[in-house]
Amino acid sequence: IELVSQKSKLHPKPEGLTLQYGTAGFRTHAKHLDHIMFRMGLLATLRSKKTKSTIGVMVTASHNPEEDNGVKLIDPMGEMVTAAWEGYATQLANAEQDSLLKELKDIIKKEDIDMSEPASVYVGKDTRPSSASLSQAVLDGVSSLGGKTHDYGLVTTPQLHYMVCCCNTHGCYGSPTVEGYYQKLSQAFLQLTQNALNRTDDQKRLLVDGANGIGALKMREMEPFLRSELQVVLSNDGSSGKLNHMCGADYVKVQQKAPQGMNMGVGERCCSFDGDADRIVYYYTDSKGCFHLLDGDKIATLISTYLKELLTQAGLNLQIAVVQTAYANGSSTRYLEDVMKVTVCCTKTGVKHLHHAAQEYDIGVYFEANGHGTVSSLLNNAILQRQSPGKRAVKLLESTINLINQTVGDAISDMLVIEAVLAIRGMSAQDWDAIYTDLPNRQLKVTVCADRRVIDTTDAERRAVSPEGLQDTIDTLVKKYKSARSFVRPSGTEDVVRVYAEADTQESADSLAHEVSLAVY
Ligand code: 16G
Ligand code: ZN
Repeated sequence: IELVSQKSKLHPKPEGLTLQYGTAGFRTHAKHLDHIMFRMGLLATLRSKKTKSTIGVMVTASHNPEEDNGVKLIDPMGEMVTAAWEGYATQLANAEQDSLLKELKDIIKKEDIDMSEPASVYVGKDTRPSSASLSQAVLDGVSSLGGKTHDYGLVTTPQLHYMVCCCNTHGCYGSPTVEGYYQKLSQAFLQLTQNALNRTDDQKRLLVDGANGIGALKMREMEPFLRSELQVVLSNDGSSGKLNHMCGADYVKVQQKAPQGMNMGVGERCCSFDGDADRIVYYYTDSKGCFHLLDGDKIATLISTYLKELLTQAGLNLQIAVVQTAYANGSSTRYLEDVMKVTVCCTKTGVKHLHHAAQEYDIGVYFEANGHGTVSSLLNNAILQRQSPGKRAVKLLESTINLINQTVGDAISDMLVIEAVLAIRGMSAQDWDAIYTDLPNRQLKVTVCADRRVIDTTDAERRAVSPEGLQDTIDTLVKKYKSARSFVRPSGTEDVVRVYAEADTQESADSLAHEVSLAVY
């Protein structure tokens, strides 16, 4: 621990700066983050000693601008770090230089950590210019507490989650290398596409927007493994453009338009990754030049419908549920509940909330509307083997489960699952889009003078409990429109209040969102 005090002086905290471990870790301008990285190296080492497992630290700011950076911690099974330790992360991050040791000892005492335990930390980073030195600061933190590190260098966020899970399950989940990841996924994908007959080259072709980030790099690496069963046309591959600038999943979802630099033919399937490749959205333009977005809700519908059918065919009586947030389009919820008859549940925003809710079911398909999600499943080979293993549906289920990155939302894995499902069902992007029609919607953000946290919500953020009267006002406004719904919530990543509205027409959705934002202000 004495080494910590020496080494920490090389990663000094600017006095007075305070940051919070938010929905997805620390995230801000890269110049404020060196001390945070060092300290997260320390915390990951403690977490490793405590859990007697390997812990992951990912250096990335996802879809934020290139100048930003951030860090997220990964728990033993590849899930996001548990809430109590998010609190420790904030505590450690904000300790002034001379009280760092005291705070560190406080955590060791509270968690009763045996400092003689070994520690192992996996570290990864995205392609931001600042990521190299920031990940070095994480490695410094770990080694100053005597922990062992494995630096994976440039990887996507979900690849690092996968590595951590592989390591702690002793290879049961796969082998903890980037090559092992490509092999596991491509094998499953090739097995699935064998079940799709007469695929034309057009059907095998997919336009991918790599957001000028790590996803583009990794897609290039993976392509040979897919043996032309998927022919990726990559744009925004990082060779000239700036990370997340006018491209990427967040841009496409929020702007509801195609990224720059993509040459879309009529009806051609396209998708966009975000800056660390844990999010994906699909889209196409129709013959009239209209842009159609296939977001996380459409993805959840496609995948859950497919899985439900396979379960029935395989004779497996397992419970399947779809987990959404308040942002899920009302049409998707109605379709899933009324037509597909699957259980739908709603949680607060933030993938960790969806992930935990999904684990309550045998199979939980969870997606945020913004395209972040995956499937968590209790299905394993033992269950499948009991179920006439030769059966087509059983084989398909097995390969599908292997293709899914169950630790966290993964753009590459999600993309391959979607491509396989479309291929097996012989569906085009238009067929997929036609499953249900989205209600027109609008999202706005409002900057409030007061602390945004005066807004407190309940019922998975769908209703405001404070300030008093706000919810009544929203209810009154909603009643003026047809098929309308609206809610407000304080953002977990920006100093703004977010407003969401949907209604039967775009004009109504726009006008409702506008009226509600005035009520917030
Ligand atoms: C973070 C979350 C994302 C969520 C978003 C909401 C993770 C990995 N990411 O980016 O899931 O949709 O925050 O942001 O959990 P907001 O609170 O600003 O609306
Ligand atoms: Zn991301």
